[in-house]
Amino acid sequence: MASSTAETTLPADHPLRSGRTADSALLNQYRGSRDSSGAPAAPSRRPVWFMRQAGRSLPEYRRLREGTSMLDACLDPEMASEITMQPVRRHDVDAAIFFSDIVIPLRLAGVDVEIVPNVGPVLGSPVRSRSDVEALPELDDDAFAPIAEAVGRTVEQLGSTPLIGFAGAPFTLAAYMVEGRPSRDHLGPRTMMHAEPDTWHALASWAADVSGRFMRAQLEAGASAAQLFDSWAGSLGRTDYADHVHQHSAAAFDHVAGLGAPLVHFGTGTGEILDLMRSAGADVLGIDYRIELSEATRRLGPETPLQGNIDPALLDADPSVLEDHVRRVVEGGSGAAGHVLNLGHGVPPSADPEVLTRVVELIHSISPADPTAEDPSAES
Ligand code: 1CP
Repeated sequence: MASSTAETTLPADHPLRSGRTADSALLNQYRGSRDSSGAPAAPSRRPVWFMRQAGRSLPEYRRLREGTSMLDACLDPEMASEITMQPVRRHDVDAAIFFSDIVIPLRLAGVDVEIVPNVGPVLGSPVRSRSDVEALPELDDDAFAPIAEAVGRTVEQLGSTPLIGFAGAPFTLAAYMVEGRPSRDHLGPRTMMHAEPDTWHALASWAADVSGRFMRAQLEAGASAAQLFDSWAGSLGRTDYADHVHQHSAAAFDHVAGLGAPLVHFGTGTGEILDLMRSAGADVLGIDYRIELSEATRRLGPETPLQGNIDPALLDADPSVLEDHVRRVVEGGSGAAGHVLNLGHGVPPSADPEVLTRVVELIHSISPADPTAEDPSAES
């Protein structure tokens, strides 16, 4: 059924088509819920979720994962589904993000890749030459079966709470493939795009294809939105992004365009390329903690819904410092057509889950009309 062209529509019982998630607070903000006067409409409930909300900060995750490797956990539909549900139950967040990893499509294609604890993705053989790229395996659509099964199980439990699917953007995925492991400056792929542009484009096209199809598999199986993570695109200059990367991220988004599911594009350190990231095919821009949301709106215009950008470092600060910061983020997002609260990058593994739960409560309690107003339920 799944194909790599974007002409099929979602099945009739899909949560977006059956209406189960269509009216959720998350999708309303992702779609930009302006009122008739053109001003952004005040949301009935401010939606919030956290990047990396599932995972190492949760004791129930650490217990369940014991003895199972990260990628095996991702490919066990029952386990992946349960891990996806854990933070929704615990924190009352407004969306689930599918528990998986950006390198899952590589593993499904047969590339030798592992997630090494406390390191991250490591490849058996890095992809550095034209012949390495040509030797990359084809990814069969049938390989997505465990993903579809896990997504199906998850959306059944989620009811009206939307599931967000995701994938790695071609640059971020290719960065791991060229370096063979996490790196700080991503010199390998940045050299390749200039020294061997044909090899770079072949590699980035392969990455765009597998990531685009990974997102599509999740959407077809029941996810209501998708996020493309270009976590490391901030290491690129604007010209490099425009000339060597943008078209590949656009190709990844092409796989999921026209399905009616909002598409989010997120990167870190990407303040200088937000407009290019939007024009790659995104409906919503995820903003990291380095720029103010009001500044992002100045750069993108008020019609672009935003997601972000609580600084993860402040999760460890004094509660009143954190609360002031969260209120400022809420206010900063008020000039955009829509705003979904999130962190400015992932939940740190050391984060106290109770602090995250309190942040969700605070966000849900802030008056939709006036983000600076005191929480009425906390008067004492
Ligand atoms: O043993 C473990 O628990 C491994 C830690 C871990 C987890 C929980 C990894 C290894 N991946 C994941 C899950 C994961 N990865 C999710 C789950 C859903 C959720 O948000 O709750 C998501 C969305 C990702 C996406 C991902 N993987 C990104 C993009 C998001 C981001 O944080 O920037 C990236 C860059 C990766 C690569 C990766 N996988 C794992 C690690 C530790 C890393 C980063 C390595 C590095 O620093 O370069």
